[in-house]
Amino acid sequence: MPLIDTTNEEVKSFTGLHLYHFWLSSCSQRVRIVMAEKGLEWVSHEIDLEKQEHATPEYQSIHPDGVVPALVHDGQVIIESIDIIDYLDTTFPEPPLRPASDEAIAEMHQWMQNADGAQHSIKTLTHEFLFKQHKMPPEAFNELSQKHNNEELVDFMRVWSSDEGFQKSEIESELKLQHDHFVRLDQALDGKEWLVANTFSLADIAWISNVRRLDLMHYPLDIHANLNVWYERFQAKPSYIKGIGEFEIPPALAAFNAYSLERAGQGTGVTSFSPLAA
Ligand SMILES: N[C@@H](CCC(=O)N[C@@H](CS)C(=O)NCC(=O)O)C(=O)O
Repeated sequence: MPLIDTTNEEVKSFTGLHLYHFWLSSCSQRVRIVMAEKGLEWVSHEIDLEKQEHATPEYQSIHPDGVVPALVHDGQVIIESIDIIDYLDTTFPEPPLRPASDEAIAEMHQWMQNADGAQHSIKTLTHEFLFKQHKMPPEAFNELSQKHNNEELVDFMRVWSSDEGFQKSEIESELKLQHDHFVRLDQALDGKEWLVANTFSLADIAWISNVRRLDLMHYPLDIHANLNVWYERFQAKPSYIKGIGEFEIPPALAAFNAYSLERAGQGTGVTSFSPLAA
């Protein structure tokens, strides 16, 4: 459980639940859904990634990697979205978001790990298929590289903001990873409403934000029929609306949609790349 000893005195004095998050962050979406499921009250601290608010010394004193989300519960900082949602479910057990048996709980944790392991691929595909329309200018990258201590994050942005951008082979391998996960999810959902023991759980919540992200870039989810129905079922849940829907910004979604259509028209959309390309 990644509990962090923070040097930030203000955060240490917080009572109740405080969440540092960003509207579009898939990792933040998971946490907001769990809090909505449990009817928890929380204080919102928005960290605007576009404005580089995750690169301030103050935020990096709260989250050592300078990424979102970070949960603070009665002065204790907890990071890593998968661990945060597990923490919330054990600390606030009602309603439970895990199946009953130990075996099924182990399976749930495996799905959660898989969703976490897909994070780099989600990030690469998001920057390629949604954010590339507004590439980071050199001045903004220079500022980020000076302020942010997370070398991996800075290196990623260096490649993305370069004239060359990502290699085709890299995009295809990340897309394949995501596609393979979706094939496995689709198989697991055959004849079931929810992933593990047919019980709505943290496994479903860990994956919904990744599926939502691929949908935004016009990944053809209907090729995975069970997954597609699961996605529609989940989207009808009040916790999805509260944790994802209400935070989404319509003009930003419209811009993503227009860009995805433009890329498809140019033959450079998500379906133009292997393994989706015919
Ligand atoms: N494994 C971490 C990943 C955290 C992460 O990478 N967060 C992303 C948003 S989902 C972020 O803050 N990215 C900063 C950036 O892209 O500049 C978790 O699950 O919390």
